[in-house]
Amino acid sequence: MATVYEHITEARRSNRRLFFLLIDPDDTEANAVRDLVAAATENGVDGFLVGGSLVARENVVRSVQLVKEATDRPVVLFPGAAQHVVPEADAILFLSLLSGRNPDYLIGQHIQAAPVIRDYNLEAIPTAYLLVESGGMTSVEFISATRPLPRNNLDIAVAHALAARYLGMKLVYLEAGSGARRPVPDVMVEAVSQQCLLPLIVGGGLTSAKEAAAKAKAGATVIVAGNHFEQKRALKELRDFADSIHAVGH
Ligand code: 1GP
Repeated sequence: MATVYEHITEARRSNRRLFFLLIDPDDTEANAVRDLVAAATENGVDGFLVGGSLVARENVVRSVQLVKEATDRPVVLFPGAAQHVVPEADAILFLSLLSGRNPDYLIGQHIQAAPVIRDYNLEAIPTAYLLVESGGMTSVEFISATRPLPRNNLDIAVAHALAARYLGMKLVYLEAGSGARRPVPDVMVEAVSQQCLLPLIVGGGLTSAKEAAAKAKAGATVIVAGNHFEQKRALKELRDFADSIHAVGH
């Protein structure tokens, strides 16, 4: 069976785009989560991220189980800290907060997480996590005590993505932050995609299929949305997002 990373690189090679839905583990209403995941699966969502900055481990465990029960698509951990490494997921984004200069999020949490990842036999995908300034203080910025990259400086963003590649990382995640006022600019997605060549994940503050498609057109391989669907229970829009994202590159 192909790994999650092979699934993503194959999409990039064949110029296809993927739509991943972020599930917040603090969303504790089990039936609502099941309904959202089932609707997402029926409406073309390609995979699920599970995680957040400020969540309890037991909620991550329960959330992964719920999502796995409701879908046959890949379920990927998106951890905010080492204690969010839980079993049963298909893979984990092994995130290094490369936009920041806080050693705990560059390498510290990773040391605690690594033996657990080994013991659970999880597929670890080394990922450069680049937080981009989005018009307000996000949870990631506050919790990690790091500053985001300036949104109008493409050279700085490209330099971080290139450093990720030369360090051997396999994915770049351009993140505006959950519920961001402004998503990552299309021109930044384009510049990073063209110059870094690693598959790119883009998320944070996407509230319409049009915006999501714009990130896909700019070169993101995986487009992530969470807040919009969690807050609004906007199940009808799942198909619009998925179709607009999938239409790019065809
Ligand atoms: C956050 O990129 C993800 O880490 C998704 O953001 O919840 O704003 O869609 P939203």
